[in-house]
Amino acid sequence: VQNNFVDHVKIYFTSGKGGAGAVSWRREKFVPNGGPDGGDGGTGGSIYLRANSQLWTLLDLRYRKFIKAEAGENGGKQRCHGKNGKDIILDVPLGVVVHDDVTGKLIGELTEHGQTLLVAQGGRGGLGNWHFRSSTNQTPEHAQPGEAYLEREVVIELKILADVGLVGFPNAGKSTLLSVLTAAKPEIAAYPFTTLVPNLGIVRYRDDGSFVLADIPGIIEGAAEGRGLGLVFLRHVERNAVLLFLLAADSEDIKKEYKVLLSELAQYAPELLDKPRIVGISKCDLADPRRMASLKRMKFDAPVVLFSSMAQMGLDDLKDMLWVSLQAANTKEDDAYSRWKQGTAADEVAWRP
Ligand SMILES: Nc1nc2c(ncn2[C@@H]2O[C@H](COP(=O)(O)OP(=O)(O)OP(=O)(O)O)[C@@H](O)[C@H]2O)c(=O)[nH]1
Ligand SMILES: [Mg+2]
Repeated sequence: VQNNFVDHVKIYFTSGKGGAGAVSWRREKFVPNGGPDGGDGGTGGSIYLRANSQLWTLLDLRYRKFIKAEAGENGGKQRCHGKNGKDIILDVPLGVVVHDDVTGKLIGELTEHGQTLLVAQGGRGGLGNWHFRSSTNQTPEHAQPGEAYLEREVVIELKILADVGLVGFPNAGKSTLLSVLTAAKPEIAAYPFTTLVPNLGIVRYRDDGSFVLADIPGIIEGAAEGRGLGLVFLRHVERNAVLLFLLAADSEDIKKEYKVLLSELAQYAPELLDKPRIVGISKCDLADPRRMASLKRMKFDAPVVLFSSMAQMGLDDLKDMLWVSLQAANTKEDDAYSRWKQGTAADEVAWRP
């Protein structure tokens, strides 16, 4: 079931060619030398992507390698306009980023429900010979051909729009935290790589606040070079306003773990380290008072909060901290949550169907 999460597809799009303009002559009773009456060709179909807040993966596009729009029909006699080719509109989730695979150029992003993006423009229809009549040429023998279709290989990527992203080694307790702060019910287990696809949940804060928390698969040393699952999912962290690093209280070397996480993120995309981050020491119920004391003395380059999902300890402090840094990070226009929430009635979103 987890394979149903698809966040990267490559598709070969071909728009419709424009229909040709017609060359034809009026033939009516009692009108001996009827003039030109060739109609225009129809416009070829274009291909658009459209953001739909009810979708959560690119699964629907996974097996569609080639997508082709209809050509416009040729123009006809009696100035008859050729039928336009039908446009194709493909629904995709919010947070989709689209690149031309050959040039690497950004085609656009879709962040709001209903927003559309043109990926392949259909060809214009040619003008019929009727347009070319003039005082010096009453019998134009030519019409325009239709404009050519466009071919384009396009990469469509999904980058989750969540306010806070959880970053941590496998088993750090990321999914457990999501399960206690939100209504989401991710899989939790005592072995690494339990989470294979991202999970989202909405954290309620005080009476009227809320933010989206994203649990992504664990990151290990070498993730940026493709070890584990990390690399595939690091792209989802790019859109988070705040990163919450989880380090387990019972880990052998907390500082080293933190360094590894930072360096994997930096290798993937150095800008990730410019995002506000918070260090969360998880599983503090496992630490005895001496260990707690030493954890409290540890210095990090970011605010630290000690908590335990299991013992429900420190969770309010954690939420306060996240809230404060989100307020600082989010300008009104760039509020990932409001973009994400648009048109979404469901409270929680499961990535797994
Ligand atoms: N004692 C204790 N155990 C915890 C706590 N939080 C999580 N665990 C346990 O740690 C193990 C891993 O928890 P997960 O939430 O699945 O860890 P994860 O970070 O999502 O792991 P991956 O999905 O593999 O990356 C599970 O056995 C949890 O029960 C905690 O606060 N205290
Ligand atoms: Mg997990």
